[in-house]
Amino acid sequence: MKKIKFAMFGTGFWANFQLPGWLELENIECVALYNRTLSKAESLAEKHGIKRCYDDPAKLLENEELDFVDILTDVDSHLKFTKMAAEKGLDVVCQKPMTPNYKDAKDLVRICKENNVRLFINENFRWQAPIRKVKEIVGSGQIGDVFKGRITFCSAFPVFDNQPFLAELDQFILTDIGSHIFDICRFLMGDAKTIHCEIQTINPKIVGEDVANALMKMKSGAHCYVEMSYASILEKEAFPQTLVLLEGSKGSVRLDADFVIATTTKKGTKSGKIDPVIYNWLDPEYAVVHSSIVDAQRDILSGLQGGIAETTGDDNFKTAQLVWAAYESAKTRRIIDLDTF
Ligand code: 89Y
Repeated sequence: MKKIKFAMFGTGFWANFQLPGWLELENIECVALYNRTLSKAESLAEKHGIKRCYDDPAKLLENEELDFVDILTDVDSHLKFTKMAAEKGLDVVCQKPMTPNYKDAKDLVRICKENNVRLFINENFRWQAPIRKVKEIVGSGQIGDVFKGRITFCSAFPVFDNQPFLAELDQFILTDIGSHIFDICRFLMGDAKTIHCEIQTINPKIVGEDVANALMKMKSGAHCYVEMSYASILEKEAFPQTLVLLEGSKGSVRLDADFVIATTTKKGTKSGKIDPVIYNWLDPEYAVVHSSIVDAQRDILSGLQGGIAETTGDDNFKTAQLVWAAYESAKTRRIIDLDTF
């Protein structure tokens, strides 16, 4: 099979994990890195044996023979770099959140379509091993038809230490974690029909909101309550785990802290534990997330090779739509209908 060649745009925090994540896969080669501060690209390149680095994105696109670009620069530049790559006929893999606003998300998807290139969003939370297991349990029919879900991501982990720019965002938790958690909701419960959301800012040192609570009515008729917070000082700090409770007509499934999954029916409860694969390059504090990068990127690679992938631009646009509809709901104090948003 032909080796797929790509360049990575952006060598910040997540590049340290996404690059080795790609390198775990067969038939793929990273040929160049771009970063506006060249020295940062060079130190990542040296670590992983990448031959060329650039601080001029146009020059990189001119000089290198590529099949796709993986864009993980600041969110404000996703659209600009997507346009540059798409106009050269290159497929695009873009970091979540797609864009800093709803209009740009529509443009990002449209530009890729107009240039006839594939677009994938590097969304990995739905690829976490325990989340896949929950989906498998629901799919097996053991808990019957799901009528209610609670998806929780509440923590006091100091995220701003590793990613200081998050503290400066006008819109923080819904774009940063909401993009992942709404995607998990869609993955487990299908698409949403309506959303109502309330937000708060608790940490006085940050600009955006750090608490968001949303209630969705899913197209299936099920209700989904989503809690997100980076201000929650809890007995059990579970960062970066997403906790899940799904209730169905025949039982329930609960994903608890430390990857314990309990399935309950009228016959009783069965429990098990699903640990993530531990790679030597991952940061143990982010283990379950970093590990899922490999599975997410394996799926995207199959999409780039012409197969079917889950996190396409069109699919992830529905997740982005939930993020922007949640802000609209919080601002207007209204329930937002996704079909007309
Ligand atoms: O940026 C975020 C992400 O994608 O996963 C966790 C995180 O690093 C902080 O919320």
